[in-house]
Amino acid sequence: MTIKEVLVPDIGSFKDVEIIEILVNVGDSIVTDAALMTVESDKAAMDIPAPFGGIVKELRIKVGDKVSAGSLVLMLDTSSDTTPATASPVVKSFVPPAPPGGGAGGEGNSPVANVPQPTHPAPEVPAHIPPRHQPDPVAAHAEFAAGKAAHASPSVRRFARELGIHPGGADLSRIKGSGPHGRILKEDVQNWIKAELAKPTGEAIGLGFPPAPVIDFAQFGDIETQALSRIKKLSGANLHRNWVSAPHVTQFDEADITDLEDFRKSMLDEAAKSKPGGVKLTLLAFLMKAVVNAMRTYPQFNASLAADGENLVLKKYFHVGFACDTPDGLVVPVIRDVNKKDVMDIARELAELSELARERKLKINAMQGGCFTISSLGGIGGTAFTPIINCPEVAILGLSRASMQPVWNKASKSFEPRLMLPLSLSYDHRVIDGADGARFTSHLRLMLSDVRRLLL
Ligand code: CAO
Repeated sequence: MTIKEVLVPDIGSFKDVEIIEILVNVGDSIVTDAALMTVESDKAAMDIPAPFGGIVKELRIKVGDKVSAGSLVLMLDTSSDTTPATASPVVKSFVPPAPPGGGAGGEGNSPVANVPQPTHPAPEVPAHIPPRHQPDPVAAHAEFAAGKAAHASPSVRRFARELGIHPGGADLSRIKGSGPHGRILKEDVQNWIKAELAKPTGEAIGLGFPPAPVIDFAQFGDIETQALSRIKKLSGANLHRNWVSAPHVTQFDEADITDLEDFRKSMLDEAAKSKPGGVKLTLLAFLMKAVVNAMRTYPQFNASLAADGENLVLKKYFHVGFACDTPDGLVVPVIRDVNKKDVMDIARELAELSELARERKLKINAMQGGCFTISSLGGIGGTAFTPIINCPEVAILGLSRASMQPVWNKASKSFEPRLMLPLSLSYDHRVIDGADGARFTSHLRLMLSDVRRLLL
């Protein structure tokens, strides 16, 4: 057995960068150039590739660690390295190919010319050994043109999928990679989306908008320019796409939560003393249960349009996301299997995930797989709003501030003070009919007006 240390290679100006994802496990058999982990600085994220192949014996890093060039990543048993000769550890393999004429991966064509690339210390290669593992630039270019499989790590493919780009499909292969061997980096995906959205004629979505005027605001008074946070830029691109691609209808309604709030308040002390560590029993936790109950009754709300546009994919699981306001912008953590959890567990998870989100420690997989989203602005204010669907989900529920209202009681022929919660349900009209939108909020009203129903 030959055990070798795998160190972080020279990563340009990146120092003390955070590991945001580890892409291999102990026991994995990897080949040269396989992505080992993704690191991220304030400016960019990049995958760290394996300098040689073998079997992972020990991981010496974990998500959240900070690394620099030379940091120990893992121990690799290289005795079983099955990497074909073309991918031998001739470390030149990390140097991006420089195709003549600006083909795929060429610097001139790179969407992010200033993003530092992972480079290896250039080895002394004897003159008689030809540089290996250098893809033919013409072939690489042809691959893009033909829309064949694009060269991207799993994490980048997952990231692209979150943004609605179908990995392996024509979209991903339209992106030019600026990484080693033309590999598509996360920044390439971001820049591609940005460029598509910025197309002045609305070409990306075929709307034929006239170009937005470029205005120098300084001519009207003092201004200050602030860079958008990374989350704002990403969520902005997503929100824009979702807003224009899904025909939204918003159904407004009100639920009488007087009894629910009485019950919740009566349980606050007990919840605060519950093990482990107590929990704040929030209204949102009850709303999660009510939404799942309504999704069971109206399964088209727990669905996504298939990529072919011909089918509806109905989900049998109930993962519900919630919009969480953080100093850097909006994120949507997802609570899994809400149908299998009780309100206390959901409240606990809501608190944990919100805290992680605000501390920027939320893992990517904690924001994936959602079936439906709730956006609660009730703690802040407002009477109603039109939330944007978190595609490929087909509906989102907005909650505004509950207020005491005089409600007509037919039986006693009098107005009664009742605590009314405003509901704003946006849905994708391609999937959900108006009548079903109204049925869904009516169902929610029923569930919320009598908390015992949530047990059924
Ligand atoms: N009506 C009246 N009061 C409400 C309420 C409602 N619908 N919802 C919550 N409140 C009150 C709570 O009772 C609580 O009051 P106390 O502090 O007196 O107990 C306070 O508001 C805070 O509520 P909470 O702790 O239950 O938190 P929350 O569930 O309201 O919010 C979270 C959690 C993560 C959803 C929230 O922090 C958040 O980020 N909201 C913003 C979401 C957002 O930005 N959506 C917009 C997306 S579209 O751009």
